[in-house]
Amino acid sequence: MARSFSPLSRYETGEFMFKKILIANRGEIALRIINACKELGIPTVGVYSVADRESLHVKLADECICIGAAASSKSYLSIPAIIAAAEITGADAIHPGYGFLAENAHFAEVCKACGITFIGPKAEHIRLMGNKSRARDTMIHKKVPVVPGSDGPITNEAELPELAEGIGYPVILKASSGGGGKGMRIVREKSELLSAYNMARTEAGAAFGDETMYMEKYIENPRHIEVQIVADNAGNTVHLGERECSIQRNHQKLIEEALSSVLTPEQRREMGNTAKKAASAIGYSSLGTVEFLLDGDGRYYFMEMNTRIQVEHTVTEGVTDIDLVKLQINLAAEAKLPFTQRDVKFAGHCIECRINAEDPVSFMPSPGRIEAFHAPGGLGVRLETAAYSGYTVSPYYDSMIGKLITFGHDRPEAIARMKRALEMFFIEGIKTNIPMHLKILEDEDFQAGNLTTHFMERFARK
Ligand code: MV4
Repeated sequence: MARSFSPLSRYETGEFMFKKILIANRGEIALRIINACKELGIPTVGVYSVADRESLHVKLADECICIGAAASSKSYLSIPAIIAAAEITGADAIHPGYGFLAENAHFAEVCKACGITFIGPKAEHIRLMGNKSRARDTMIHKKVPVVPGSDGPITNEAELPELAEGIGYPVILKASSGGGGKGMRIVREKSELLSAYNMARTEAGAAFGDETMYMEKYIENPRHIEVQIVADNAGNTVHLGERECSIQRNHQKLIEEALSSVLTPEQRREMGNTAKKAASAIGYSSLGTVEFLLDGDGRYYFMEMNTRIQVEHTVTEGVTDIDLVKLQINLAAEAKLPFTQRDVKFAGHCIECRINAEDPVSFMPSPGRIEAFHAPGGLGVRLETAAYSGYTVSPYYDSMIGKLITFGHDRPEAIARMKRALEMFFIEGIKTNIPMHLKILEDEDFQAGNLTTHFMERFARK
């Protein structure tokens, strides 16, 4: 969309800057980071598994090193392979992207011990926020609103009924080391409590090696709204507004928007200030996302904090005109925030559709060779992808092959642009969820902005 000149989009490097950045990731986010580095004038090192020899990040990085076998555990998750690649190439910083090692506190510590800057927050903050129960207790202590629930982890299963009675049914049992829905059980009555607890515990133990559980009041039909915060190491914290992320399936987001169409400017300011308080209370620096649940009565509660750049950062970039990856790199290089809260202005509306290589009916992954590929474009359209005609989508990694982002002066214009952009997006040879996105855009509730985390379940039944 048309914009007046913004100095924020022209983020320059600080006095101290990295000599070379290694990108410990693949796919569209690797390209996104390469783009930021090119604009900052910083050389890049790409790392790749044997399955990614033909990937675009290998061609676009200044140097490349193969770090192992196709399985992530033997390549993109291999700390020794990645540190060795940084040593060999002389990279003085590592950008982890999202997923893989992005929220691995041990990896951040190893980087530091090797004299390499981890482009992200301090290891202690990754670790704190990775423990959902400790994060919750910290937020209670700092007077950030949380859902009513247990004080710390559940220590004795005999206390379960009394705890649930006190909170009031329905309740939700959550794994301390969880996230993404694993090790979680909704309990609607006392008779289900003990078996739900034991099942969730077993699941959590197997998935995270930690059976610690805590309990919360279950919020029915909430919206998932998250606030982007940015913080430097001089104690300045600014929020960049919220993202509406309710449209998800099996805890995988499908569509995100900025800003949310339900928050008033006052609610935005309040939620933004709460997110800033959550971050500054622990001395956080770097980018971060504070996730909230918003209930039907307009009350909001802290859920968790993500300590990485997120997939959906693009919609915040769209409405603020701030390059979050360049900012993240500068913050890791100890730059001060180049703007204050008052400088942050929101303009227009931005929507992202995640394009997955999957069967639109069964939602099963659909890897394979892309025989033909035509990218949409035009005013107000941004495509983030590493796919191209002739590229083979690997079964080894996530099925997300791109993100289609549209801007408009308002939500209806962003939706109209998304519709026509999806219609001109041709991907042949594999199945994608483009038809599903087109159907969602036609949905009355979607168009009206009636979104909750249960949107997709209801949509499937329509
Ligand atoms: C909740 C909740 C309702 N009440 N907690 C899902 C994953 C994890 N981040 C926490 N989740 C939830 N926690 C209380 N007290 C509903 C969910 C939830 C959800 C949250 C955000 C986005 C999508 C979701 C889908 C189902 C359940």
